[in-house]
Amino acid sequence: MKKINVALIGAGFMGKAHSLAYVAMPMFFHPAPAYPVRKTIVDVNDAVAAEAAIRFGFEKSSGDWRSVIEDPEIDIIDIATPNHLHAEIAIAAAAAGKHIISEKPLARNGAEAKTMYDAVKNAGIVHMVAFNYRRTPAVALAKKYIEEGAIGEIMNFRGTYLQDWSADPDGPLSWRFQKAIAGSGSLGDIGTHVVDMARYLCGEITQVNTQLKTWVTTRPVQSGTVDKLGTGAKNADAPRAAVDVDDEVLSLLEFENGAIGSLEATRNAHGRNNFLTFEIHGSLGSIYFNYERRDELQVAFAKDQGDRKGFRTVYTGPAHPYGEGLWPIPALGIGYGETKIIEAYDFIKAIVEGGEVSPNFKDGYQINLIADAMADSAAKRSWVSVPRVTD
Ligand code: NAI
Ligand code: SOE
Repeated sequence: MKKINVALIGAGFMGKAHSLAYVAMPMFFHPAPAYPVRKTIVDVNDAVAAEAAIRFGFEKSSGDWRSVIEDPEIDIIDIATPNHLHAEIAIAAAAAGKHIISEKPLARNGAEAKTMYDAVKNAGIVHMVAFNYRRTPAVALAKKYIEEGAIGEIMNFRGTYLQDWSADPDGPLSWRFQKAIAGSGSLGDIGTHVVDMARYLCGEITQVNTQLKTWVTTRPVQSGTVDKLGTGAKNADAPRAAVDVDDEVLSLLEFENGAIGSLEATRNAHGRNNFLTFEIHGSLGSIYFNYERRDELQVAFAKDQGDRKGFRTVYTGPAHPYGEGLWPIPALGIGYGETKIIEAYDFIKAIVEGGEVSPNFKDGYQINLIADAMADSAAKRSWVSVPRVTD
């Protein structure tokens, strides 16, 4: 039984999701390519890290991420910190020959992402960026329909990511509202998930025409390093400081294959929770997905008889991508956790088999370049071409 030792840096929301994935992956994907051992968890100081080790089942803890980079026992560095630390940690990990999974967005901007991609590309390691939603089985099924030509030539992609946790202007100024830490707002945080879907399903984006908007310009200053995503205690009396990132992104898209599309993302849409959707129209049919109903893929085909035309619902199950490892009956329920379990499986499988995995740092870099082009387009109020990562 092959084992693989993991150091996880960042014990917040993603620390929880990744820990769960390492525990559960061998239970779902049996026999596992390798059995992840939760060796060391790292957070801002020794006390926080020690508590996290108990909670998430790690053997050791550390208040300094550099200690795990230097540890010869560690095979995988898992980066689950706020965005401003991704580059420094990944570059050090690559130099130490560790396999790396980094949370999304890969970096705060394209220039920073380039330093990460440059560090990993000749390091002989497996690298992955954790855009996990494409590992929802229904999304992988959409990809299968498209690759088989079932909806023909793709003409239009319409993607949204709408949440409402930051609609309250008294929600705290967490790291997600600070450009120095996050890089950008809804654009980098959730817009990039839509970009990942768009590239995965429809191919490369070549041009964008974008608007960005900040609705809430100041927020009460937050204490502590964890972003509670609007669920923590409100402190409207705390001093307020400026929000210097966008709340909302709206963009037109042009794809290399001639398709056109649109993207909308905001964390201020009352009533929307995790409304990550896409609708794709092709010459022979259409596909619709909504993460809030993630067991379902809706498909419609031009060839259907006139009196049967319309969307039908396919519930994902054992017959679908990753289905054999998951649950034995369709519609028992795929959760957020399962997408992270599948992600861990594909990452560790690539390490063991010596292959590559997607999305990797090259994809993450390209996605950062697309986000940069969107910000540039919004500033110039015009179409902007997206540079392409070539090697
Ligand atoms: P969080 O605020 O819940 O947790 C971040 C953790 O990192 C905290 O425990 C914090 O104390 C720790 N941290 C901060 N500085 C550190 C340092 N110097 N050394 C060690 N630990 C440090 O944040 P969350 O939501 O877990 O986000 C982390 C990353 O994951 C971000 O890049 C975010 O964009 C991404 N993310 C991805 C999601 C996905 O669906 N793929 C979902 C949520 C977040
Ligand atoms: C907050 O908008 C957030 O946690 C994002 O950071 C994640 O990427 C998204 O998947 C869930 O919402």
